[in-house]
Amino acid sequence: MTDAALERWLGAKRRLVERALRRELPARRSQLREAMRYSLLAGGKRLRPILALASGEVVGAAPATVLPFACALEYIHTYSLVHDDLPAMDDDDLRRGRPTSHKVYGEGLAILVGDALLTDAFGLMAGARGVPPARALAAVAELARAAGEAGMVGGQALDLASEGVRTSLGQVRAIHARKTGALFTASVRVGAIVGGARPGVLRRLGAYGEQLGLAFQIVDDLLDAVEGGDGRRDLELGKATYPAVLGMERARRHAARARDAALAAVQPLGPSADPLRAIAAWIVAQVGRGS
Ligand code: GRG
Repeated sequence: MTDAALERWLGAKRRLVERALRRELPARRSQLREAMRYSLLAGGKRLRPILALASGEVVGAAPATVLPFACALEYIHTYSLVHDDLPAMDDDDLRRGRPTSHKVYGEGLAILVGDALLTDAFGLMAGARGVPPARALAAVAELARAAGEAGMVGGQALDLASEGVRTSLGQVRAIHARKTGALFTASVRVGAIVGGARPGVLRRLGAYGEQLGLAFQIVDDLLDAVEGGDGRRDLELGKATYPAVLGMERARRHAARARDAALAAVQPLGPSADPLRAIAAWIVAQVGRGS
């Protein structure tokens, strides 16, 4: 798949996700609803829902059946960003190019925005139509595990505890596998679960998601270190990052290795996995382009 073909494919999927998010969360005269829409509809790459749609395609799932789960992934991701930006966590003023939720609406409402998005994500999945109940339930369990203590929230707790503490490569890996990797893996697996993937295919897609999550995190750290974005903040907080423990050059090699492992995992899956392959290559190419 060429870069231009991937851009077109991503654009089409992004439009599908944007339309579904707006349909799920129409404007209403309520400050909470306005604040939820402010963060949810603020742009963003929509990578996690797109990954769910892409893996759904591999197993022949109709996009409409995957969409509620894809939207739930973006709800949960957005909640994590809103809470992560709070003064008690990373204390950030900008997100997706705009003032953060608590800067605009105050801390109390920003906490509630996260609470509502997380809760409504599960409502969305529970209301999904056209998916056999056993598959829907398995997808819900998958996302709960990835977002909760065993996954993202647990990773965030480890990350908080690591501030200002010397961390080994193993510890950095463990933090990020839960904090960002778990939701990536779940994104890919959920699309496949909804589509009724056979266990072997699900395992391959899960392995792809894990390696992609790892590559994504290393690339994000590298870009921050180069561009002085969140990375400068991470440095101020003494956060555990890949360039901090590996140095830039080795971190780049680790990202490339994770991409290759992601590609190897989906190698036998045929042309329907081309978008997944192109996404893995594209994520790691960002470091080379410095953007
Ligand atoms: C507060 C429970 C809780 C969890 C927070 C994911 C997370 C855990 C915090 C986000 C902080 C952060 C910058 C993590 C690195 C991963 C990352 C770059 C997330 C942003 O994801 P993108 O690039 O963002 O997909 P967009 O805006 O495109 O959706």
